[in-house]
Amino acid sequence: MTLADPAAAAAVADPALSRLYADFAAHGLIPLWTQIDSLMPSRPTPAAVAHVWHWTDLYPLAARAGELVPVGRGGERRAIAVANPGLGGRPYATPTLWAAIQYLGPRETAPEHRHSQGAFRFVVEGEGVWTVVDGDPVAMRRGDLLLTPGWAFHGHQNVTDSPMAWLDGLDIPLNHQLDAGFFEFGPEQLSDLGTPERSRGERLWAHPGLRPLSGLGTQVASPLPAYRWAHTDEALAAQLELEAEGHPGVAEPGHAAVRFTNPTTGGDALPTLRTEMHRVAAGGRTTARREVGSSVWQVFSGGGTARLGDDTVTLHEGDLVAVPSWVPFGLRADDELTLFRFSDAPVYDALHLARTLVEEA
Ligand code: GTQ
Ligand code: FE2
Repeated sequence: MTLADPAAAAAVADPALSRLYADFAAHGLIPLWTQIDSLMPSRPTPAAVAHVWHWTDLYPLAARAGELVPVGRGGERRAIAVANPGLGGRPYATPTLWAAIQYLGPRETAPEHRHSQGAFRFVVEGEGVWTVVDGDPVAMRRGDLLLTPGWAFHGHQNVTDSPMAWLDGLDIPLNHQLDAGFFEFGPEQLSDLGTPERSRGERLWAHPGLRPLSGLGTQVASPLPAYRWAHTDEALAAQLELEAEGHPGVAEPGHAAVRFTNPTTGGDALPTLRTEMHRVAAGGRTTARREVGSSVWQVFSGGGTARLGDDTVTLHEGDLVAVPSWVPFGLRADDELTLFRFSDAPVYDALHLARTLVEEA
């Protein structure tokens, strides 16, 4: 409480009031009327700031970590998180989202573990790592989205002579804030499960519009462990082609978008993380919007600019952008611009806290 507060000023003028505030403090109490503006602002006032991390900085640093820092039991992963400058030095992209570059050198493996935090991997370049999810080896290649639902055992194995790096997204900050995190080690050595082209989960689930009758119930996380780039790319390309042919399907003119979904519910692929792919046609733009909840974008291909709050930032392949709650965000494509996006939107939807404001037409 500063003297600029009317409550503080009144307390100075009135010794009895001053004693009341001192006794509140002595008893571990704080009155609402001294805090209401910061506790209940007229709209979200995130501590997180809009920020861009460039892939041309991230990748070489991850490669240096690959030279100097071993991967194994204890540290578990060679994952380097982006730290939002507004969040006091914590390894959080936003108050709810973790975004990290993970790097696995030739023939390295990351040991199995499981945790309540939900995770995905998104690959902007390279291949050669299989992520093993509950004993099912899942190949990782450019453009693929791979899921590691909460409490599934998982480890990663690079079976090639080249290093590979990818984006990890998790709900680590949300779990931390909610005091919901549990963690268990699995075996230190990944058993040799082979490196099949297709995972068991894909063989069962990756057939458009078809569900196995053994799996007709609903599952909170998608049972499909991988969403392959060929399908995602085709879905985005088709929307823009249909638009050119005069048919509906795009999210808005020149803007194709798909969401990765759980085939047992039609909802988000993971219960706490929304994952989407967006494509803006060359020379096109998206309408700037504000959304409650935060998101992280990663440029997959192409280049352009983003309106990010009051700033305009330039985007290149691999760049990561943190968009805090209620910060206006819109895209402009120079050449065809394709981006991956993840957010905490399922949490806000579940709690009926979601809101969107279209900034400009
Ligand atoms: O690959 O299992 O970036 O557990 C952070 C925590 C990756 C992983 C991260 C993890 C992982
Ligand atoms: Fe993990």
